[in-house]
Amino acid sequence: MSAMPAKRIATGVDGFVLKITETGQPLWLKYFGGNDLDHLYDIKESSDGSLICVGETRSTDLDNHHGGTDGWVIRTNPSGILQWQKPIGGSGQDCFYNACIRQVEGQERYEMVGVTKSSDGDTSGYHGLSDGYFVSINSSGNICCAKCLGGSGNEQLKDITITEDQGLILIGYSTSIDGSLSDTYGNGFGWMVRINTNNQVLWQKRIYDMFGGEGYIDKTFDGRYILAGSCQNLNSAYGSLMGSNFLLTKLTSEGAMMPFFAELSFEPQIPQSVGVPVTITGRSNLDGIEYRFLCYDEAGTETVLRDWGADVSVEWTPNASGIYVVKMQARIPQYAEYIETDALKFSIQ
Ligand SMILES: [Ca+2]
Ligand SMILES: [Ca+2]
Repeated sequence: MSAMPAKRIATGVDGFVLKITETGQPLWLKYFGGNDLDHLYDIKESSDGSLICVGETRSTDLDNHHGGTDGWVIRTNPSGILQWQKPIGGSGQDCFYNACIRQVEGQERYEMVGVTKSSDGDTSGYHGLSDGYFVSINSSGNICCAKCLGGSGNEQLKDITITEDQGLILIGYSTSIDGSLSDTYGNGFGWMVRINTNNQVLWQKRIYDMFGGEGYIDKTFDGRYILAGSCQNLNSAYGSLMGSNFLLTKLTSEGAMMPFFAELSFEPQIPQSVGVPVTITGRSNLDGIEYRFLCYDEAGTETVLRDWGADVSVEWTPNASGIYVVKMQARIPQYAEYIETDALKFSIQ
C-alpha cells in the first residue's frame, strides 16, 4: 500500500474508495468526507470512467449540508480525484444506500435510493416517519427529481436497477398500510416500486416480507430480475423453515415472480411393471403456477401425460416395457416461458 497517500480527512469516520487490480493488488486509496461521520455504501462507474459513490454524511463543513445526516454523493475522475460532492436531503435523517446510472434523453443520470425523515430541503411529498427516498441527479450533481415514497409508516429503499425500457425498479420495505400499500403479503413488508423514464411511479406492490428490510436486485441475462434478501414467509415446497431465511427469487419487470426451481418425485420409486400406475409429483419454489408432465419412450416419442394445469401430480400407467424418461415443466399462467426439471429415467419391466 506504499504507493497510496492514505491520508484521513478528519475525526470520525471517513468514506473511502480503494482501487485494486483483478488479482487484488491495491492501486490507490482515497478518503472522502468532512468533520464528522461519512459513509460510502455503493459505487458505480460512468461511461467516461468517472466514479459515482453514494452514502451518508453528518459532516457540517461540507457545502450545502442540511442538518443531521444527509444523503451524500461524490463524483471523482477515474483516478479518484474529487470532482464534486453534494449532501442531499433536509433537516432530518437522509441516506443513500445504492445507485445506478441510466441514460435519459442522451444524458447520464445518477439514480439513487435510500431513506429520508426530512420534510424540507431536497425532499417533496414526505409521508411521515421514514420514507423511501428516490433522487435523480445529472452528471453535474443538479437534482432532476427528488421524491419521498411510501405511506405514514416506515419505509426505506435499499436497491435500484434499470429496466430494459430505461425505467427503474426500486426495492425496499414498507410498514405502511395506507394509500396504494394497503395490500399485504403475509406479514410482508417487502416493497417494489416501478418508475418510468420521466421519474413517475407506474405502480408499487408488496413483495415477500423482506425480513430486516434488506433486499437487493439485479438483472439476469434473460431480461428478468433476480432478488436476494431474507424473509420469513416461504411456500411449503421448502418445508418447515424456522426464523428468517435466505430469499432468492426471479421477477419480471412487472414484478411477477418467475419459477426458478422445479423437481420431480415418483411413487412408488422402485422399477415398475406394465399396468401398474405410477404417481408423478412435481414441486417448485412458487405457489399458483402451472405444470405440464411429459414422457419419452426409447424412440424419443413424446407423450403429454398432463398438459398445463394447476395439479402438481399426475398418475401414469405404462402400457409397455422399456426405458422411459419423464420431466415436468413449470410456468406462471401469464407467461409462455417455463422452466423444466431434469429428465428422470426409469425402467418398466
Ligand atoms: Ca439531513
Ligand atoms: Ca413513511
